[in-house]
Amino acid sequence: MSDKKFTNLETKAIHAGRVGDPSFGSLATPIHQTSTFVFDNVQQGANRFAGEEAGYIYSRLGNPTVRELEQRMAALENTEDAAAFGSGMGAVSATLLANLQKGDHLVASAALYGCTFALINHKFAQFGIEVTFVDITNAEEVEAAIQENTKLIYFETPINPNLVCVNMAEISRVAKKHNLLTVMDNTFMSPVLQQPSNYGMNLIIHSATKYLNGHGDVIAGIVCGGAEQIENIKLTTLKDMGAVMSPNDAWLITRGLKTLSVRVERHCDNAEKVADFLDNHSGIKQVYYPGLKHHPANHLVGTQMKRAGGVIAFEVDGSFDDAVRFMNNLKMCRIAVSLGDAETLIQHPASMTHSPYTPEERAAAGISETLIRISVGLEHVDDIIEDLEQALKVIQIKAA
Ligand code: LCS
Repeated sequence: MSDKKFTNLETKAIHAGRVGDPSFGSLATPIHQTSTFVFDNVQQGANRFAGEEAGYIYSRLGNPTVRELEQRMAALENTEDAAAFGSGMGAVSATLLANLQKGDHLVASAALYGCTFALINHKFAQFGIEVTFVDITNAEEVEAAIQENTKLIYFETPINPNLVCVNMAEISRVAKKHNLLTVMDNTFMSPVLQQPSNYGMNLIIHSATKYLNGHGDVIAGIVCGGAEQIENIKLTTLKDMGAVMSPNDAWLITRGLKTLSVRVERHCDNAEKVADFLDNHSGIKQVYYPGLKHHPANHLVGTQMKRAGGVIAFEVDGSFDDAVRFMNNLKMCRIAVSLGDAETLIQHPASMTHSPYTPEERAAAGISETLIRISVGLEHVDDIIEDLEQALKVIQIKAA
């Protein structure tokens, strides 16, 4: 049973890579909440450290509950293996530092999740790693930024927070031509909507905090990729920098994955209706959602990405103070960062998730100061729209 290769994502999300419970046969794989594993004798311990005998040693080096999640995610992303981390940023930093060293250069999207930008822009200089930030949607600009010491290309699609989408086939073509590694953050889509390995992406990162777990109660990350790449990350920046995932968090995410497909489809159903509502509302100036016909990447929906996802960005037709009053008047939607949870979450990137950027850097990255981002939740869509509508009335009263 556990060796069977499943092809359908919904089935993989429940059964693939199962570690199970050989002792008692429990359906749910147990939470192996242990720091260390007991050896039968000294020789066995030495053999395990030498890699001459399979078996667990110490939970920073591997844990069966965490392993089940890694195997399941590798199956969902169609990669050979995966490595789990204590946060999305743990996965981002470990993946990049395992593949870059002093004197290397990377090409990165100018618009990225704020802490990823902070890591690459502020911290990497200290290690002698150079970066060129580009408009990642422009393949010519990406190619022009490549230098002799360039090792990899880093980006997200859709981009957090402005929902700009990147054509992965184009990035892959440039990367292959110059023999570069591609590292892509798939947090906004999850493997339900987009499988970057089909487009030649080498390493696929998730903040598992978001859709993978889906219940807003865990901070975690994961990277999926080729076996050699994952082994390198595990033996270097995971093992020695140590941002490991706890067995309890792995168990929660594995539970979340069982409903991933159902949840993501409903997030999309709701977001499509909310995007339409916002797009047709006189109090809204602009809506950024790839599912809308006027979005520049609408052609990628139904091809690269199955559906447009659950996150929408927009600008109200008014001043920044109007936008703040609108958000403060919401009664059900919660003002909070993060995304992919059951609750509808709304936030202001310039002052929150993208505050590590300076205003000039945000302008260069196409992140407007008045942009609002909403992660559409799993409540009844009528209740979400009703809440937005009553809060938008505040701005309209002023405009009248
Ligand atoms: N990558 C993306 C695309 C993200 O959106 C985030 C977090 C991370 C990586 C880092 O993951 P973490 O360490 O938080 O698990 N994004 C957040 C956001 O948009 N609001 O709050 C956190």
